[in-house]
Amino acid sequence: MKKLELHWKILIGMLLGLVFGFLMLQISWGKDFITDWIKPLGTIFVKLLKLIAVPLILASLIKGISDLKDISKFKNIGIRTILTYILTTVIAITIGLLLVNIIAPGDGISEETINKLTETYSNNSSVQAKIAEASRQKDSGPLQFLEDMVPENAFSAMSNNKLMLQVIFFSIFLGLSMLLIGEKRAEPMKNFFDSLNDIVLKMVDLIMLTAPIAVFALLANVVVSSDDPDLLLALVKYAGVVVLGLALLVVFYCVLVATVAKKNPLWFLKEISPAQLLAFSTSSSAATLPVTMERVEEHIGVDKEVSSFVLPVGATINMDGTSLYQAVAAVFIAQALAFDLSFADQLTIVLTALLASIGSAAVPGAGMVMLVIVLESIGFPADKLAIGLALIFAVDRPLDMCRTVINVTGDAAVSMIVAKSVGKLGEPKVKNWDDNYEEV
Ligand code: DAS
Repeated sequence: MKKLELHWKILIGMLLGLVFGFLMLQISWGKDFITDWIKPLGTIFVKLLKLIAVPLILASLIKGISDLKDISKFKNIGIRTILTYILTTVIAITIGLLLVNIIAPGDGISEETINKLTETYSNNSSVQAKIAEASRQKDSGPLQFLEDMVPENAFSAMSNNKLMLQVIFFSIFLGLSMLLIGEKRAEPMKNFFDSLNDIVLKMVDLIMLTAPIAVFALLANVVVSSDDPDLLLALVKYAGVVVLGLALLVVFYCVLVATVAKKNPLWFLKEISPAQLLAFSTSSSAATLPVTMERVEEHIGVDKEVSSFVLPVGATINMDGTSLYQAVAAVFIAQALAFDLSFADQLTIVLTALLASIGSAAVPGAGMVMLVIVLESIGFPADKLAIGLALIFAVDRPLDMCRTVINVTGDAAVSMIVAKSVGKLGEPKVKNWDDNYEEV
């Protein structure tokens, strides 16, 4: 019997996790059993992926830059990447604003539902923590993210939550310096990072062998930790607008892949589906990055010179799904709490949702923290912030899973576009799934 392709194994793991979670909810000790014995399997998997992200970015980015023959090619790739990311994010926000204004999901929310959500969540520690985190980020200056990007020393960059940007900064700095001292003198370091890159990609393969079990654990835990179902129902219309917007974004990416990269969009979606499924299961672009990089390089055919820069940068600053969600959530909250928005306010949302998605960390729930920045930018009353976040908190986790899938899909699509534009989109190294994950 032909071996089951990896994405089917992951999908089966996810479905079994959902079923198991719902079954365990029917048993008194079910939730505790999952929390104590199942959830750790998923947590370990996510930690392994985050562990591997740093050496992978380091090796991949340094190899990618040192493979370039001159710095002007790196500048070329960098400019195209940043401009394409800004374009896709602005389009994501525009789609979100159009849908939420046309469908107006917040207009139908009853007073009774708002009161129930408010009393359930506005004092919720997670909601308060997100508001506190947002005000910490807001108080920092406009160039704070630049300041945070520079690590104090190479090893501290590996350990704090500004991790990704600092590792990227350090890798680019070292890679460019290797270019400048000349191929001969940089050769030993280049060989080191070339072999480190191969080793780390093999480690990704090994970690991915446990993916079906891990996503089973992650999804089972999501089910038992979800909030009361009737509140979820009250927000179906709002969640539906977000999901519809995310789906339209996937169509947009497919059009880009077909028209600019000249590749079959359905083939593209199939080849990156393991990364999308992990993004859904983990709600973390950072944790998914190693798999996104491996899929894009080995199964899509994007040259490492491009993917090693575009994907790590994308995982940190390009969150199209998150920016669309922030635009929809901000207008939904304003609608539900009868806070009128002018056209100028909506334009302000475009700018602040763009900046907020750049500032959002690639970890679960980050998008909701930055939503506070978007709400404050349109003058939303501070005393109603907790109520506003409480309104959407009940469905934030499943929506976070969905928007993370789009964040990852957008990064992969842009890496193809940029690669195509600099003539670095080749044939896949791995023709089918089993070659890559089963050969170990
Ligand atoms: N979970 C974030 C990510 O990893 C996105 C978000 O919170 O909006 O992409």
